[in-house]
Amino acid sequence: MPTALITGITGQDGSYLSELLLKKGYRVVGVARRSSTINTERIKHLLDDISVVQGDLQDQGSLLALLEEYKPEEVYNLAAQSFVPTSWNQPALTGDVTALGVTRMLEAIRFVNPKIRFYQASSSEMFGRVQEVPQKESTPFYPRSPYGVAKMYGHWITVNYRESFNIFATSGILFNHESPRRGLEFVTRKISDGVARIKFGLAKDLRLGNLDSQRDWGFAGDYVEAMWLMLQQEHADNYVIGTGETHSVREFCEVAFSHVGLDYKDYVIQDERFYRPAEVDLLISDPSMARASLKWEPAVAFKELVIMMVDADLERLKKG
Ligand code: NAP
Ligand code: F7E
Repeated sequence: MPTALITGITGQDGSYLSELLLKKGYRVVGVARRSSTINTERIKHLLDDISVVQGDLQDQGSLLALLEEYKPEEVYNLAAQSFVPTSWNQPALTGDVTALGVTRMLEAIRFVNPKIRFYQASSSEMFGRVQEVPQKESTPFYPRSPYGVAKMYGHWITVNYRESFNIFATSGILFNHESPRRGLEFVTRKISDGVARIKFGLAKDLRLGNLDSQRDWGFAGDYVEAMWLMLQQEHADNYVIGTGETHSVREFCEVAFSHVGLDYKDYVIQDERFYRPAEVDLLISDPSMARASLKWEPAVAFKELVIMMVDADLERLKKG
């Protein structure tokens, strides 16, 4: 039975990737940092089947010890300070976790077992002020936030450990992917939760920032399959993963509100508090390389995704 070690196990992608790897017969070891309250909500249905162990990307020793103890064949580095607005408030912490944390994990691999296959969770935020439309593996980066800058470092250090030490180090450049398990602060979940609250009379309006920014949104459950496929290839590489479609925040609102028979214009208020010091206006992927070499295709389309998220929040609030 192969062993996979996943950092960021308590996050959105950690939960979907664990489900996938368990189905494929892996022993799953998930790394979580210590917290004073339980934050295993997204993986509570998996706790009997996976091992959750303590470790932190800010602590080199903890990563070395985990690789020594659990001897994984594959490491998926999903942990990060992943919320773009927070990266302006805590830029140094974002750099330490999201950028240098990657080096710490790669160093642990280099010292403990350089044969480990490594996946780095890179991001379309690296394209930032886009230099080409659509964006593919060769598109130059122009990050627009401390988060994007940190991810760019993580990407290039991954490429460098591949080229310098012959480590199987792969960088998945994933465009936005969402689900009912998405954090409530990200715009898609903020909208699906807001719609459900308004529908049940628990809120009167929904305050958002820039409605015109456009994203290539897919379903997280589809994207973790791409991560696994990347580590099953003969050689490590960089892969863009996305749907190849883009939609505005406004369109997301339209579909989400109309699903419950409401017009978003009656409820959405634009609020300057949610604007960013620098915006990424337009992201759209060209996932041809993943399609050709990984044989990967996303299964869930935009409208289905919006409806899935709104329905899940309606259900959650109904139960609650
Ligand atoms: P997420 O829900 O925000 O999860 C982030 C995870 O990282 C959480 O488990 C968090 O633990 C953990 N973490 C934070 N700081 C840590 C530290 N110092 N040491 C160890 N763990 C730490 O993110 P996600 O949406 O699942 O995304 C997974 C990865 O893909 C992230 O690296 C993200 O930047 C990247 N990415 C995401 C997208 C997307 O659209 N979702 C697209 C491209 C790339 P706590 O629960 O303790 O906070
Ligand atoms: O913003 C606009 C906002 O915070 C999307 C992370 O997973 O994907 C994510 O980063 C867009 C932006 O995601 C609100 O200005 C409008 O243009 O949902 P988001 P993100 O910044 O694209 C990438 C690929 C990652 O790697 C990241 O880790 O929506 N927007 N109004 C808003 N955004 C938020 N959060 N809240 C608003 O009220």
